[in-house]
Amino acid sequence: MTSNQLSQYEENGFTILPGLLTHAECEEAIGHMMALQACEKKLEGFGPREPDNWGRTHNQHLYDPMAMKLLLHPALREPLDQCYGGEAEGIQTMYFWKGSEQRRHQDQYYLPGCMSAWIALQDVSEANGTIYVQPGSHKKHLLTRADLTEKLGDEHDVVWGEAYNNGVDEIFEQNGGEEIPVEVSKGDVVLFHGILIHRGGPIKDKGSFRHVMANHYIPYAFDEWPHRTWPRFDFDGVKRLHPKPDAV
Ligand SMILES: O=C(O)CCC(=O)C(=O)O
Repeated sequence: MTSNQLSQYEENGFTILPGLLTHAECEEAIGHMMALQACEKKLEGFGPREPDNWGRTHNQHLYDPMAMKLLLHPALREPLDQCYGGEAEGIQTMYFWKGSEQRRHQDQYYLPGCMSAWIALQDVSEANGTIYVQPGSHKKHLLTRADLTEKLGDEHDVVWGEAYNNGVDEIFEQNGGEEIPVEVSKGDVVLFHGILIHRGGPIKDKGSFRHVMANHYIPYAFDEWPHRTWPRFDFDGVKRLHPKPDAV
C-alpha cells in the first residue's frame, strides 16, 4: 500500500486497493459460489438452499477452504498490518451474491476493534447496489450498546433492531458530512475502518448480481475481543481460540 493510500485510510476511514486479486481468482470464487447455490457442488456446512435465496453467508471460512483463501489472501497481509500498525487476524467472512441494501451501521458495534477488507469480485457500482460510506465518520462517535441502553432501557431488540440503525442515522446527521458511493472494479479491495458509517445502497438494476466477499479482522494484540468462541486466524494460517494458539 502506498503512503497516499494509507493517508486516505487514516483521513477518510477507507481506501481502495486496485487490482489486488486477479480476474482469474475472482472468476474462480464466483464460479464456486454459483455452483454451491445451484447444488452442483456439495460442501458440508453449506445449504442446500432455495434457488432464490441469495442471502449472504456468515463465517463460511470455517467450513470452506475457498473462503479461507480469500480471508487470508497474501496480498491483504501487508496493507492490513499497515493500517493497524501491527499484525491482523481474520475473524469473520460474509459472502454477498447480491447487494445487501442494509441500513447504516458501524461494524465495531458488533465486532469491537475490527476493520474490513471488502473484496469486489466483479465491477461494483450504484447499479448493482454498492456500499455508501461517510468519509471521516471513523473519527467521530461509535454508537455502543451502553448508549442505547441509556437512551431506551434494557430492551432485547436494541442489539440488532431498528433502534440501532436509527441511532446510527442520528450520528450520521450530527457528523454532518455527505455520504458517497464506493464504485470499484473487479479485483479491487476496499479497506475500511470499523467505525466508518456505511450502508448497502439500493440495487438500481433490480435482480443484478454483486459478488463481494466482506472480510473482517482484528489486531493480533487485541485482548478485549468478546466473541471468545470464534477462532482467530493469522496470515500464516495459525488458528487460536483466545488466548491459546493452536496450529491448523
Ligand atoms: O456489502 C454490503 O452490502 C454490506 C457490507 C457491510 O456492511 C459490511 O461488510 O459490514
